[in-house]
Amino acid sequence: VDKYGFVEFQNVTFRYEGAEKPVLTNISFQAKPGETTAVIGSTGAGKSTLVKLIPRFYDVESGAVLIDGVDVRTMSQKALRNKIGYVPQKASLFSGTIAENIQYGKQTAGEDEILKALETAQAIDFVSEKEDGLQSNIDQGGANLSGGQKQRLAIARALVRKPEIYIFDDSFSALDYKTDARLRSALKQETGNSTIIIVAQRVNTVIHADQIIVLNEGTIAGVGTHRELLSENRIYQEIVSS
Ligand code: DUT
Repeated sequence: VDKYGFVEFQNVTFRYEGAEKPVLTNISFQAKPGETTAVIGSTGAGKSTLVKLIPRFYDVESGAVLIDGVDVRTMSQKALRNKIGYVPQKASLFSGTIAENIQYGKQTAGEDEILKALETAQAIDFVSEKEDGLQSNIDQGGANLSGGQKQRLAIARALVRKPEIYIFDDSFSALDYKTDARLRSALKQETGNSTIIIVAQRVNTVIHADQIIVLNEGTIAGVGTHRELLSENRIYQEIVSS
């Protein structure tokens, strides 16, 4: 089987405009199709910034971000959007039905696809409990939903697109542990050969990742599995015990 969505950072340094020093320095790693790569680190470490370089919300100062060997700076916004399902820290839901909000990911998604995405995103229960189901209205910004419900709808919106690369920027933070675990296990089953990149604050979310990147003050402090990092990485040990 051909696998697409191989992400590679080569010596990436990035600085916000006008900032004195870079927020990311010399970042190199690979995220492979069919695998989950997790990025963990304390607040302000640069995790969100790092994943935002993939869809080119910002461009690197030096080094390169590649997808399947191609520098993202040579790819069109449309091509990037087709390849990447990016779920932001704060879901941006609009005033409209649940179905419309999910179809924002893919205009042509039919009811079956929407329901399947909601199921994988562990959102089917709270949606079916609503009197109007998929046709229930969401207030602007999702004001009539809980934080965890909003996150799950944003995840479903990415799922209907079946992208090669999923980026979950702290998208599980408002979920309870059980839902978080169920969702990750469903994702693994349903996303097949896609590349999954998860930014997380808590160890529980990253524990089963194929690879965990420990980010500390804009540099990589370690890469490995939970078990490997636990036995040898001081910063990871601190995160685990905090
Ligand atoms: N930063 C900016 N401008 C921005 C966004 C962030 O200067 O538009 C700074 C804040 C911080 C650093 O970049 O010092 C890294 O921020 P980022 O949000 O990438 O860190 P994080 O690891 O994702 O933090 P958190 O877990 O709190 O979301």
